[in-house]
Amino acid sequence: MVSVLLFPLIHYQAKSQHGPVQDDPVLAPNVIVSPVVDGNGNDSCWQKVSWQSIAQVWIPYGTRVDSNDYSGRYKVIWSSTTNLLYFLVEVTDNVFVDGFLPGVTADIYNYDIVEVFIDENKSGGLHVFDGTGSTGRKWGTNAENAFAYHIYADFPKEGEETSKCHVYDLAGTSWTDAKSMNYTSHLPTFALRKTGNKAVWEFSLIVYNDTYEDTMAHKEDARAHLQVGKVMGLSLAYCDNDKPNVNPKTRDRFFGSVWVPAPANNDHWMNADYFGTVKLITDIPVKDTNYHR
Ligand SMILES: [Ca+2]
Ligand SMILES: [Ca+2]
Ligand SMILES: [Ca+2]
Ligand SMILES: [Ca+2]
Repeated sequence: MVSVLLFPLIHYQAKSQHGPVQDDPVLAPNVIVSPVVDGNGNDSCWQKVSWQSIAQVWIPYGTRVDSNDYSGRYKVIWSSTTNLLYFLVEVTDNVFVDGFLPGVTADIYNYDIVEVFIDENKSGGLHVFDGTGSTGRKWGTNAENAFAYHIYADFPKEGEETSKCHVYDLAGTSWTDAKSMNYTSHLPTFALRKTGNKAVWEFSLIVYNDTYEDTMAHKEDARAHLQVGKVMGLSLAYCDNDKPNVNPKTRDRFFGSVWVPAPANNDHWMNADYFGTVKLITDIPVKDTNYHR
């Protein structure tokens, strides 16, 4: 009786997800020694953490992609010493497209970029504008209810790394007042390294709560205190453009780390309801039965 009931449920999930999703929750361990942020995941702390897939095709929704065209995954850890999250993102992409210039070229998401979506108190909800009235109902009453970090960097030469990036998210009070906020300072350290068709982003991230305002004199006042047991909304995504000679640049595909329903396939930038979950833990998770200390 149990197996009869379970089978349709499992079958439905496999069909609806089209590939792996990140763990629920993703367990991020505290690390004693923070990684060297150099675009190389050979630090000992990374060796002990599981990869999380960025394998859901959000645009075009539910389609399949060849692994030569794109495959992506990430790891996340935190440090009680530095009060920072650290990310390692590894993407295989057949063609890397850069050339983004803020305010000059096409919007940032039309280039090969990594996106980090974070909702410090896992409240969910809209996070586009500090809106009032009908704008508030449609686009949110607090733009910093969650952050959608669009992380761009020019690709370095083969085998080299760059530490220069641009990080943006939308804010303001309405579409007539929309601002592309420069949040590059929220990533205190950053490195992107390219080797063949593989690119590795390694960076740290300050976690701000929803009282953050870019105009505030002491941004530390809005900084979250990371601690064991803390649960936050978190998803990662990758924008894939494979047409470097087509202008203006246009995103070909959009991949995410969590499953989202079709009507919400491109909602993360404005709504935190479908963000995945990260939980900060004290130690390294032991998932592999062959794991030995
Ligand atoms: Ca490293
Ligand atoms: Ca591609
Ligand atoms: Ca929130
Ligand atoms: Ca690409």
